[in-house]
Amino acid sequence: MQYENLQIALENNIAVVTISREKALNALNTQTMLELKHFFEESAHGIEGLKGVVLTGAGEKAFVAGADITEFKDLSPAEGMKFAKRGQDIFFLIERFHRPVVAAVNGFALGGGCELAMACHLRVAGEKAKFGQPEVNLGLIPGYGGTQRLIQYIGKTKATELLMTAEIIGADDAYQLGLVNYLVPSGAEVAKAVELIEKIATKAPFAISRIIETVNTYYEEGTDGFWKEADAFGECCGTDDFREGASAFLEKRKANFTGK
Ligand code: CO8
Repeated sequence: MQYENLQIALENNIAVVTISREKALNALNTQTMLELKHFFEESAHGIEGLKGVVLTGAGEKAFVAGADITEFKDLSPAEGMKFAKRGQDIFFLIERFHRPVVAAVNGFALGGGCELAMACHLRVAGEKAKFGQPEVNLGLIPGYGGTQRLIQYIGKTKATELLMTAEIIGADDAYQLGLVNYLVPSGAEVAKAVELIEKIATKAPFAISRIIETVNTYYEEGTDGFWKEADAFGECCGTDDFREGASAFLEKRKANFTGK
């Protein structure tokens, strides 16, 4: 697939994916959503030795200012439901991706943009980042998982307030609330995200993939997370990397993980 709205740069086996629709503050139109789907479902799996993905927005003003409002203003109820479900499924691809995905939030992360950042495993915010779910201003509610993930990250009390008031919060508040992992000077978001991925890449890749799966299980209704953890723990015991990690510890040397 030829990407129109995603710029992908691969350096040291880390993919930096920049959403590039600067004129519309990187709003997520259908084409961009399909490109994200293609990247996480197909292209990314073809990158040998991929350590992780950084998601960011083009320009200095926005990460992503939401779903593209021009595209959904005339949706019928049935179409709206389909539209939202399609977006949720694409964001699940990100949340369930086997390598770490880090949002480098460089500006407005509103509506679908905040939801996109929340679907990533970790979030780094620059000082100028702004977060919010302003859908009620449009007579809507979030449709790409915002009502669920915002509660998961910051708790029901504050999440309900932000969802109902449409208040936009700054990076400092987002950090205080636990919505983002790191707060960095503007312009340093991608570098910090890369640093995080490099740190994770020194660990056993299979174990990291099972951390992602097991953490996600916590929020899956009807799944026993403790059982999943025991199961994944057992899987890790069957890897060469487990033997290497344990031997390296006992031999007081650095582990050399191979991903097997
Ligand atoms: N969609 C489409 N275009 C947008 C969007 C958007 N979400 N955000 C900004 N733009 C466009 C503007 O229309 C403008 O275009 P133009 O220059 O052609 O007029 C350009 O980007 C620049 O924007 P502004 O002139 O408004 O810039 P300001 O600095 O004055 O304001 C804001 C910046 C505050 C970010 C403002 O643009 C804004 O409020 N944007 C909308 C934010 C918003 O409401 N986002 C939520 C959208 S709803 C959503 O995401 C739901 C997700 C689930 C969907 C489920 C589908 C059914």
